[in-house]
Amino acid sequence: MSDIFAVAEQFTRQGRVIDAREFGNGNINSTFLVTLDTKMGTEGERHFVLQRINTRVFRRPELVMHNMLISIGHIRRRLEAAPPGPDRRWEVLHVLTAHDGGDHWIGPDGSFWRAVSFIEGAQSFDTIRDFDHAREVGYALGMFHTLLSDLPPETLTDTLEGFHITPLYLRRYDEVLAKYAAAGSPEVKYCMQFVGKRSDWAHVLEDARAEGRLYLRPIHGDPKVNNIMMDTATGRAVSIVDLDTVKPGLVHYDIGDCLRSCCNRLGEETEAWEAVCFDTDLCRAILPGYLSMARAFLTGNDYAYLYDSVRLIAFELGLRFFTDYLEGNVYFKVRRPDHNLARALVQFKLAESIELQERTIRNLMSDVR
Ligand code: GN1
Ligand code: MG
Repeated sequence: MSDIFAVAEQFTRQGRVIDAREFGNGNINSTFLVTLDTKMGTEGERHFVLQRINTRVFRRPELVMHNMLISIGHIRRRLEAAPPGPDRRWEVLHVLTAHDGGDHWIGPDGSFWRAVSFIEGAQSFDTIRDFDHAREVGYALGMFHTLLSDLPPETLTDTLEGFHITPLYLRRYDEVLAKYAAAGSPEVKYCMQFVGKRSDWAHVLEDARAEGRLYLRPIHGDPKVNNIMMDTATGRAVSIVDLDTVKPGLVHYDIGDCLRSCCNRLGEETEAWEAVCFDTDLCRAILPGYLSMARAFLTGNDYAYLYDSVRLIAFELGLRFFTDYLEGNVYFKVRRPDHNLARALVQFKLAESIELQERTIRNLMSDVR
């Protein structure tokens, strides 16, 4: 741990690091909450968040920082020009500067570290607590998309090629499957069948993009429930964190990811995969929260693909977990060898539940429009 203290010291301007502990439950990077004995500079925090970027996943971490800084700067200017109402607090992360003046610090072993502000007086949850929480999460994503809606997507770099391009995940899956030699449990067979039956449809969003019906915008890339910070006093959404995957994409990836994450009441880490289902009542609360902001920029075609987006992102995440399981857990962090298989089953069960409720979901999507 003292090593972590030493890394944290690279980002302090005053004060001494008195604590640094693992924080959150990210699947890729390592995250620590750092505590100082005095407040830091003008920003006045006593805490900050230190992260070691997984450079096996993010091959060009300096470009991740570039996208973060561009989007943060843009959001900040928009909020200064038009602050949200007096009853709304909306916070944007700060990137802390290292002693050498950079936006990150490279350790002697080549490790890539960066630090961002900690949002005080707020917390996040791994599952949705109630309908107010659901509506606020939708609002937060709508707010984020609105704030970036006038940033030309080409100002952002593609930091993670193929991210959320389902046909590319399918291609990778086929390659990995061709080399998979084990007999395969009933669960593995269920997953293989599940993917096989949906591989033709899985091009739906990319086809719509190729045909010009959907187009690239700046997206968050990972707006799952625990990346939305809620004010501990008012219960309202105050920020969206984890800006690593901000890059050009389809807003549908974000909408689908937010809904697949929030409408699964058991959470994505549940062991009870057979009981997983998509809660349409939560979906009915999240979408109006999102649309209260996003209605201003969504097109008719955008609405037409909402249902596919939630079905697809649940399927895609299941496919990503399953491929990683077959490949020997090289991408997502795992706590046991079949962890990614269990995660895949959860997402496939969720996708199946979405399919079984297609009529209800499509109807509620057109009702809230
Ligand atoms: C990963 O590391 P984390 O938890 O922020 C993943 C997301 C998945 C998510 C599932 C870069 O995010 O795409 O939706 O796990 N991030 C990357 O929990 O692959
Ligand atoms: Mg993330």
